[in-house]
Amino acid sequence: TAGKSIKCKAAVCWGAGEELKIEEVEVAPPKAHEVRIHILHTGICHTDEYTRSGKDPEGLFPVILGHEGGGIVESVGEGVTNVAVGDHVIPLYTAECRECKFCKSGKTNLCGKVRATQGKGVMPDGTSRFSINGKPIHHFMGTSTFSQYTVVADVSVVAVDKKAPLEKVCLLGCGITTAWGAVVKQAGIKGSTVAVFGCGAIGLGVIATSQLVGASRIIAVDTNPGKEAWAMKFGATEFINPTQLPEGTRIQDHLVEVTDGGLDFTFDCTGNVHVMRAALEACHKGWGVSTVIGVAAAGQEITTRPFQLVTGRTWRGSAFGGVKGRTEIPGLVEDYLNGKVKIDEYVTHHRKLDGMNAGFHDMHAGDCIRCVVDM
Ligand code: NAD
Ligand code: AHE
Ligand code: ZN
Repeated sequence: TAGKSIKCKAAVCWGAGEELKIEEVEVAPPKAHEVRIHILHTGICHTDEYTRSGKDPEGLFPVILGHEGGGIVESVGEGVTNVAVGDHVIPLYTAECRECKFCKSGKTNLCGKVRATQGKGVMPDGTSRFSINGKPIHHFMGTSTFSQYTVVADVSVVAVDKKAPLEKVCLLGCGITTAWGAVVKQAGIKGSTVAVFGCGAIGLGVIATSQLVGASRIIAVDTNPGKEAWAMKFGATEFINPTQLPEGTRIQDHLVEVTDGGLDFTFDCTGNVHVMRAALEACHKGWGVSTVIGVAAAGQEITTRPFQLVTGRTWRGSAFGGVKGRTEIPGLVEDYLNGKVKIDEYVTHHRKLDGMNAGFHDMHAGDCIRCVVDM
């Protein structure tokens, strides 16, 4: 099929707030430095729902969402050397070109090579590889894993060990890697106290990784009482439901009280700007560090009294956990195969491509950590 278009099924979102429709799409062959991938499995992340719902200021429609996939390289364009036909791969929404200012800085994973076109829903040459009856459909996050075949830039894909089941390691395409990186790349968590706000896949991953690196105390915070058992299973030492606190008690005041002045490290894994503030203000004076992982809706802003920062708290954030995908994901796959990093434990739901909308509903039901869709 190299050099030819492929017709396959994909879940297409035609407009903000609309349900996805399973459509036959035409997937053009990969151009130079592009890779066409047969996607076998994909997770559904809260960020897919965020863009579907219309809260993403960068959202474009019609679009093929999905950024947590696993598949097999079907064909490659001219000049591709990092992956080959038949390789098992994970698409990367955070590219790694190893040549741009960002990649060479040694300070960030935020590669600049394809980010501008990725944000416009097109390939680096400014056009889309997806169409329906000749009408172009946007790419999403440079990955579009809700299609049986997708095309990505070569800098946006990594090959992984064929021994690893793709229906599991697809989750390294976002959630688990994001959480893992946010913790392991933050110096000083060993022996320290941590509070994690939000116990979805991201929060649970932060809890599990905090335990892995040796945090002394891990307080999980979630408004859903059903998350207590999950948090404890993943390594939390205690669980607090902010809605159960005495009338008028703010979660940050309660946490400062029960930790003798506040936490060494906190993480927002909710995307709620009020929670982000609480997480910052729950940090210990003089040294507490709060990391924003959650993605907030268009127009939302964070606030706190500057005095919180003047008195030594640090507010930071991370995307994809600060992980450089091509360099680091193969090692994470090995950690999974060696039992060092959990993945299976996050998978609570399975769906087929035609059940994609049901997968989105699973996410809202509150008892779903990750739904893996078989394409
Ligand atoms: P999720 O919906 O599965 O989990 C969110 C959790 O937060 C739920 O358990 C919910 O009950 C809890 N929650 C909601 N309101 C709360 C409140 N006021 N206080 C405490 N807990 C509350 O979502 P997820 O897939 O785990 O993703 C979490 C966030 O991380 C989302 O905003 C997502 O878009 C974002 N995300 C960011 C990155 C990144 O690279 N920065 C990567 C992946 C996901
Ligand atoms: N498009 C949104 C922001 C979305 C966002 O923050 N995306 C994260 C990944 S979330 C994965 O589930 C990210 O990596 N951002 C870095 C980047 O370059 O997009 C908006 O507000 O415009
Ligand atoms: Zn995601």
